[in-house]
Amino acid sequence: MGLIVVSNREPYAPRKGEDGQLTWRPSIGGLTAALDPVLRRVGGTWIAWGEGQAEVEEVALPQGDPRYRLKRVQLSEAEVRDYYHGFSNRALWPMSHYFIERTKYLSAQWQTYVEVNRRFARTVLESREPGDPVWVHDYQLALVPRLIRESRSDARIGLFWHIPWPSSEVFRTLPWDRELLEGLLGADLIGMHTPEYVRHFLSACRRVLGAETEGDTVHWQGRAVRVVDRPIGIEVDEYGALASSPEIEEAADRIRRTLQTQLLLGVDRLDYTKGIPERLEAFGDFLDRHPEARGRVTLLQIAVPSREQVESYRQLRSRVEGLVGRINGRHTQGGWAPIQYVYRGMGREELVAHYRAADVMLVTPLRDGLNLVAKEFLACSRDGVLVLSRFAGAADELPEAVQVNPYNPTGLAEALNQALGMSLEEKKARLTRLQERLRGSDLRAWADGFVAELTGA
Ligand code: ADQ
Repeated sequence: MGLIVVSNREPYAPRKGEDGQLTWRPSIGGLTAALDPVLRRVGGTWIAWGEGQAEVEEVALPQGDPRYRLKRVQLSEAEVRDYYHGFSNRALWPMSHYFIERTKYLSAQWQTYVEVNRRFARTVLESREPGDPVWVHDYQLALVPRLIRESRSDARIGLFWHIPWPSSEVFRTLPWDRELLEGLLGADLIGMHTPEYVRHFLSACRRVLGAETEGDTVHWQGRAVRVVDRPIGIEVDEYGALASSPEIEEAADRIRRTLQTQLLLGVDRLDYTKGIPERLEAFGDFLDRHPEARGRVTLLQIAVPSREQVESYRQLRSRVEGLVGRINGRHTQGGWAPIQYVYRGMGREELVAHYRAADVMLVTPLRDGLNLVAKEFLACSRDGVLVLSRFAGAADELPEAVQVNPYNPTGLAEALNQALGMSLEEKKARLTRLQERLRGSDLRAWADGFVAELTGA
């Protein structure tokens, strides 16, 4: 038996060297980190959009020690524009994160979304051996379960929805609300990060489709679909071991020595859902209100470039850069600048060294499906404090974090003060509890558990 994983983003991206040889490098992001180890273990096929090097249709991965094959779906420029940057990122993404005013619902883009989902489904049908379970990922591919089901009524199909599922009142703004739900309900098992997302989904099925629900099950067109909350985990032990290795300890020391102040850290994709401007403003307020902190604390914001083809993401970048400039302009003195801003992706080791060096980690999204950065920080920290938005899905699982409402600048500034002033004893006590929670449901348990539930093993 092989597992079929379907996602928009491919787990490894090709890069052509000067000698013309292709090397495959792991892509940045939660999904690759989560599923590459699973496929390495169980074998099978990963189907994804082949973003660069269109001539390569199939490759055995990982390079040098292949365990599974990657099938690369080719998309034209127009398809990428309408299916990915368009419908996925300008309709479904803002809608699911409660940013209705940012949505653009365009029927031409919806049409392309349907066609591309069809292409993915066809590739699954071509690759799948009878009995192979299929695990589809995320909002770019919501119609794939139904499109597979139409020709393979007996297939085991699971889908994990990685972003929030909003209140049905918001979901109903989508002109294709019915079609989207019907697409998803082609699955046997649908996973989400929190019980609240599940509740909202069940309520949308009742309201939009008139479907019956019973406990965690939706009855629709003669089939029963289970919808469950199964928040994703991380590789807790791997992160912990890396963070306490001598090389990383040394790198973390270097970061601290260079700054010579307490370190507040933010690590995010540059996305308007992550609350970066709100965080910077709250830090500015905090410095205004606590002059004694000036020169003693630095906010290091690391932002990975993201979706730069979408106009609102370019605007966000200018806004963030403007704020960094304004706050630094106001507060910089005697060789100390309050904010350091890095605009690039980092390799895992460099990232872990920063987690290890941080006194306080600021994870303050306005809305987030789960948020892996919060968990990664906890796994790497020795005595740091996590400040966590109540609107991140991870907040449910992490009650010992200092929880904040990112829409309230005063509250956010107060939380900073609380975190920076916390006694070592309390910090350690909270961190120990949080780390225990992480260990209870790590990435492997999440992925294996989902596959086992899907296949009835
Ligand atoms: P994302 O919105 O991408 O994921 P997140 O969960 O934080 O958000 O995952 C980001 C990943 O990228 C992390 O693994 C992090 O280490 C990495 N990363 C971030 N900044 C980086 C940088 N500067 N350099 C290198 N790596 C960086 C979506 C949903 C989330 C959900 C995940 C998984 O939006 O809510 O938690 O999927 O389901």
